[in-house]
This record gives sequence, C-alpha cells and structure tokens, in this order.
Amino acid sequence: MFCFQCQEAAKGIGCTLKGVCGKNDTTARAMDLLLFTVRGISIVATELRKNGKQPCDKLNTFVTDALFSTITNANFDDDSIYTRVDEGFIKRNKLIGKALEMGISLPEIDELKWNGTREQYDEKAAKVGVMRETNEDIRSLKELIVYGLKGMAAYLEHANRLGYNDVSLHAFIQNTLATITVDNLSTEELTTLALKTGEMGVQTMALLDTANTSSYGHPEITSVSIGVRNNPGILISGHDLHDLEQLLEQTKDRGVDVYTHGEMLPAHYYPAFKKYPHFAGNYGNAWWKQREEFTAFNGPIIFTTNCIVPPLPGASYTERMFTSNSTGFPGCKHISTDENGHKDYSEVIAIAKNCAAPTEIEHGEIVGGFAHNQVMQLANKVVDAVKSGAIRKFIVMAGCDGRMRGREYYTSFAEQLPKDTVILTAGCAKYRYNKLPLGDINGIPRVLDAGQCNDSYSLAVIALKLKEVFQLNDINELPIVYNIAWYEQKAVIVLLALLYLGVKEIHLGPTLPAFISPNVAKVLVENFGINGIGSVEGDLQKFGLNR
Ligand code: FSO
Ligand code: SF4
Repeated sequence: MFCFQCQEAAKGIGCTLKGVCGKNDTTARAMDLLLFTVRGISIVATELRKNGKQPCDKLNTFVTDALFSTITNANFDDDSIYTRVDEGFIKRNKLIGKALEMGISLPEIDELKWNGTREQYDEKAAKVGVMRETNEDIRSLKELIVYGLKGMAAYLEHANRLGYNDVSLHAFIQNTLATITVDNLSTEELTTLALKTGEMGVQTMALLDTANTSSYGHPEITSVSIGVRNNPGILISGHDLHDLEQLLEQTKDRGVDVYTHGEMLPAHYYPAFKKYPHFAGNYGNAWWKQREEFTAFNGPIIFTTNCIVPPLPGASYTERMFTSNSTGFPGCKHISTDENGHKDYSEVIAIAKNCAAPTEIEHGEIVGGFAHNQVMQLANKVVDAVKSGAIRKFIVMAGCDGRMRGREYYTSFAEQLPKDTVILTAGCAKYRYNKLPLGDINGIPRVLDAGQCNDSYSLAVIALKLKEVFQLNDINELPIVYNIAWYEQKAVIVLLALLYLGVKEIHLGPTLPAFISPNVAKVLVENFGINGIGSVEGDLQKFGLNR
C-alpha cells in the first residue's frame, strides 16, 4: 500500500505497511481499486455526456459514495469496499456497452479494459495506486485534485440526501477524474484545474448551505449543553443532518435522549431541531477522543460519516457502534438506506433502552451558531467594533482537529491571542479552544463557530460581505488572518475553495500535506503565500498580533 492523503501520513511521507489511521494494507488496496473503477466510469460517463447522453442519478450517487468511502477514517471494511468495486465494474461495463452502441470511440486505457475476478482484485489493486504516476509533481497535483474531489463528493452527497442536486457538479467530478487520467496535462494545466476544483467546491458548499438552511432554518446563536441527563442516550456522529432528523423523529417519546458527537454539534444551532425535547446536547470532543468517550457514553453510537477511530480489540462499545452511508467497520452493524432515503433505527433504539445513561465527562454549555445569516444580523455591531478598534483582527481558525501532539499549538495560539481579536471557526478544529473562557468583545463572543467544516463557506460569505461593507477592492485587505488546521480531504476542498476566492497568506498546519511535492509547494508559496506554522509566539508576531 501507499497512502499519503491525510495529515497523519507516516513520517510525513506516506503510510506503506498500515495506515496511522488504522487502515489495513488490504483496505488501502481495495480503495485504490475502487478509485480505478471510478476513473473508468468517469471516462465513459464523460464521453456519453459529450454526446448528449446524461448518466442517471444512480450513477452519480455511486461515484460520490465511492469517493466518500475512501476518505480518511470513513470505511475500514474490505468487504464493503469490494462490494462497491464489483458494482463499479458492472456499471462501467454497462456504460461501455452503451457508448459502443452509440458509436462513441473510447480511449485505449487500462481503466476501461481490465476485467477480473475477486481473487485477482488484490494483485491488480497493488498496481493502480497513487504511485502509478511516476512524475512526482504531476502526481502531487493530481492527488491534490482527487482529494479536493473527495471532499466535494462528501458535501454533494449531504446536499443530495436533502433533495438538493446540481448535475453539473457531478459532471465536473467525473469530467475531472477522466481528464487527469486520460489527458497528459502539464503542471500549469493541473494547477488551473486545482483552482477550478476550488471554484466548484464553493458551489458545492453553497448548495449544501442552501439544502441545510432551507430544510432546517438558518443557524442561530445557541447554547448547547455538554452535560448529561438521566435517560439512556444515542450518540450520533458525523455530518449528515438528514440522518439526524430521522433519528430524532424515530426516537420521539421513546424514553431515550439523542446527543451529538464531534462534527454533529452544529446541528443544535438549527431552529428545526430545537423542537425535540429529547435532543439533549453534545457529548465529548473531536473525533480522535472517541475511544474513551464512547466507552463512557454507555449507549449506542451511530456514524453518519467519517471520522471513525478503529475500536481497540475487546472495546466495550463495538457492539453498540453502527455505521451508515459511506462508512463501515468490520463487526459493526451497518444501517442501510432504502429507495426513499429512509433509515430504520429501531434496532439502535431497542439497544439504547437497555443501556445505562451516559456517564458525565463534562458539564456546562458552549455557544455557537454564527453562520452567515446570524453574523449578518449582528453586522452593525461587528462593523462598529472594527471601526472603533474594539476588534483589531479576526482569525480564521477553521478546519480539523487531530491527535497529533503538535496540535496543542492551536489551544495555546487561541489562549495567547490579544483580547481584541475574534476567532472565526468551523469544523472540528474548534474543539481545541471552544471550551476556553475567552470572553467577549462588547457582547460578541471571541470564538464565533459557524458550524461544520463545510460551513467554512459561511466564513467566506462573511468575509465577502465585510469586504463590501468596508468598500475594499481585495479580500486580503480585510483585518482577517488565516491559521487553518487540516486533517483529511474535506479540508482540501475548503483550502482549494479559499485559494479560488483569492485568499492569500493562509497558514496551514500542523504540518504541510505529504502529497505536496517540493516544486508544488514552491508554487503554493510563491503564488498564494501558503505557509506552515511555527511557534505560537513567532506566528503571533508574524500576524501582527502581539499583545
Ligand atoms: Fe473533522 Fe473528521 Fe468535518 Fe473532517 S470530523 S476531520 S475536515 O472528517 O470533516 O471537520
Ligand atoms: Fe496514512 Fe492518512 Fe492514508 Fe490513513 S488516510 S493510510 S493515516 S495517509
């Protein structure tokens, strides 16, 4: 295996024996073969589109789900990945049949020609991973694009599940996979395509924002309890709000409470979910603390998306852990979705009823809900605070959290920021500082949480609005600095989106991506001012944030 798609890539180079994330080499290869089938499908689907034939919704869904299932910490189940590979080859061959019927000539390429049995999958998979591209810089840019597409696919899948779709986004994903496979693009062309991916990422996040806010209302300032109640609980993790809605409906008046975990915390900010009296609060922290926290939770846990940390052998909670959608873990029950998008949580509820109530690990409240609509309602207050100098600078500290020790940097950075600064956050990165007593500025909290990582879109909307209010020509003239933490591929699409929007001088940590080659890094530094992080003191000084 060779995998270098996330921030934890072994030695900052890549995982070769087993993933630091816990992914087995067999799983990594299964994923490489799945991506091989997806590339094949994308090549034919793109040719069909060029000839006026739109592939069906099911095919689009297959591609987004396949990409999503290869995101870091989403799926550890070889069987579920190989089932997708089987299905992928069937779909690809059907599409090839259709293309030939229409007289379309297809490229002579392995992705379209190879057919094999399950027994041959592992051997084939070993030859189709990221190292198949021998030029380091081309590989770097292609993978940058593929990881961006994975993040985009994840966000598109959430929007689709709420009934919001835009076929041009599916077409872009497939067209891009096809073009980087078939055409010999130069590094310049690939850089342009990476920025185009960022543009499409903005559109996807905008679509998801519309899907979420049209379905559940605009996020509003909300205090969320982090303590526990006396009923047994169900913990729901991941990012999918549609799944949460179904769970809340099915658990009504059943004597169990529902708690959010990790990236599901922002669900509390949506008006539609406030009507459920059994929607109890948020339990725990970012994804990487789940082993201890799931043990203490005592009740069933549902994963709607990544990030799963493989439970240790003999972990008390494995039997009450459920996966769904693109996620999977061997030995855990998978909740399937029927034709109408419905999930049946009756087994989860039955287990919950026999569990003890969660053990309290924290108590108190955290405040969030500062997505674009809410911030705009406070716009006058914010603008006045900037004009009067009460707010000197905003620091965008969005992105991911992770278990790497160096991430303590983000807590110290937040603590040491001068008191006339405000943190704008989104994603699970917030858990590094959202429970600190950072206070407020004239009633504006010093940590404004917009929501999940996809709600970084909200931060971009806020920045663009401020640019308009302050009548600036360039987004980079705003008193905003970017100190972003990344972990997996959704952060890659957020980063590409920011680059597309023209944001310069982004600091990215805790380490720069292993998949960025030295030459590509040079381009990112020279053209976009992207930089790593240093010491807290040094960086505060660099940002002009001395106390
Ligand atoms: Fe975090 Fe995991 Fe949302 Fe990621 S939960 S790390 S960026 O999956 O998706 O922020
Ligand atoms: Fe390694 Fe990250 Fe890939 Fe897991 S996802 S195998 S930790 S690079």
